[in-house]
Amino acid sequence: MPAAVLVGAQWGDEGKGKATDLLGGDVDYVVRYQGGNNAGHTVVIGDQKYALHLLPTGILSPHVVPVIGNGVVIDPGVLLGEIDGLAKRGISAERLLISANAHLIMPHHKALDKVTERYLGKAKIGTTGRGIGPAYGDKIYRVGVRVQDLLDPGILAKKIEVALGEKNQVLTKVYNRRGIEADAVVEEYLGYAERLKPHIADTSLVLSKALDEDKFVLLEGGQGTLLDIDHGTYPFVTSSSPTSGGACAGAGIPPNRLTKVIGILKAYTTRVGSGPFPTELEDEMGEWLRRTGGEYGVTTGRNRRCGWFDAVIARYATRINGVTDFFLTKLDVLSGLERIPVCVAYDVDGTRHDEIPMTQTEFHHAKPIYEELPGWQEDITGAKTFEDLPPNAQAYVRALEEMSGAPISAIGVGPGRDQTLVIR
Ligand code: 2SA
Ligand code: GDP
Ligand code: MG
Repeated sequence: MPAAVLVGAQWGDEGKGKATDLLGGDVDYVVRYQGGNNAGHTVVIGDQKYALHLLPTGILSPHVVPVIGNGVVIDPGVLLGEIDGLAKRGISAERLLISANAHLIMPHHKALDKVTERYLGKAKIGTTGRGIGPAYGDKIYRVGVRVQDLLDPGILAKKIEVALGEKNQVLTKVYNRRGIEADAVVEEYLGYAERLKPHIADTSLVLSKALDEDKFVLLEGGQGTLLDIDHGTYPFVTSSSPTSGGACAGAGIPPNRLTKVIGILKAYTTRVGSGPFPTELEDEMGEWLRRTGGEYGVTTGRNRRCGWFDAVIARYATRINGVTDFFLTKLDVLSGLERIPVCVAYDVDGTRHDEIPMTQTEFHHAKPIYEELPGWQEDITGAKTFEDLPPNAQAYVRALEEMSGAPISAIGVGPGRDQTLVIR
């Protein structure tokens, strides 16, 4: 059986959590392959709302094996908190598998994330402050601490001492902060080790065997295409690869296992944190979208920046990820508008761009060229089929599909599990 990847097609928060949950009925394994507890994935089941950060969304489907892949950075205290929180609500994490190769977020990563942001001042990235960038930095710098180090107390202590030897210099001498006690960190992490041990596995091997046995593996991305470290709006990006190419490296499965790439696309655009956003609405309309769409960060509670749909970005997501299907979310939020502008290209200092410009300098200057589509007044949250949608809503979906370059196979008309129209 194949593996499918689910990726955010914009700047994250497209509704990936809900989409993964919907597919949960058919899948055997759900794998997080990048990011960490910067992510916030919301799933609404009946009157229950779940906000997941590190745990794969598959945790909510009892027959699914949830897997945290090698590409993820794990804050073990947060992970255990999330597991305990779900246990109180009757959801067991017993099946959870954690890659021995995944890296750990350490206290100094969180401290450094905060001080470097402050140091950058106006040029700050607008990170979630969870230590994500510094943890990935240490991974690439080859001084990271990995999940498997929790199994060897001697190695763990040595690695923490070496890391803090340098990081404490930076914290105290460069940023004038207090240093971190190595012994206390070792003790804290050995405590986590006790509880995490039963979950640690060679997840690449587990997934490979599962695929050989005809199981269905769903790779669940965090953040989104434009936040990708290579393909996003660098430096205003996250420090990992949410795009489909990153899924193989972050899960430890080969590219020829992937047969489907599902892009999650919001019917308008949002972004949280700093960086360019051509269709952003910094007016009443943007505020209306934020309020109507409930656009507030699931992890930090920050206001999300809101704007119109950007077809240039959608086409880019199709190209970079090889999107085979789009799942269009939050169409219901646009009900009640007379006309809906959609960005079809950019004007960069007098030149039309149908693709994202090559340089970030140009992208910062990009002004949207809009086409207006007619809106609809009806509440569509109860729609069950594509044909139930008002003609103008159907036309809006068809226009987005045409501009984005891949078929839209499902449409979200509300946050609930049952508020989805499958059209293909
Ligand atoms: P980081 O913390 O190093 O990954 O931040 C770098 C940039 O990546 C953005 N980022 C996100 N953007 C959208 N959603 C995310 N998850 C949360 C949510 C965000 C929240 O689901 O709402 O609660 O604020 C997420 N995680 C990282 C971040 O804003 C920076 O622009
Ligand atoms: P993720 O990070 O991509 O998983 O998305 P988030 O959970 O951060 O944000 C998406 C928000 O939209 C959540 O509050 C979801 O419950 C909600 N949502 C998802 N799909 C729909 C939809 O079709 N309509 C509406 N109104 N809300 C939706
Ligand atoms: Mg989110």
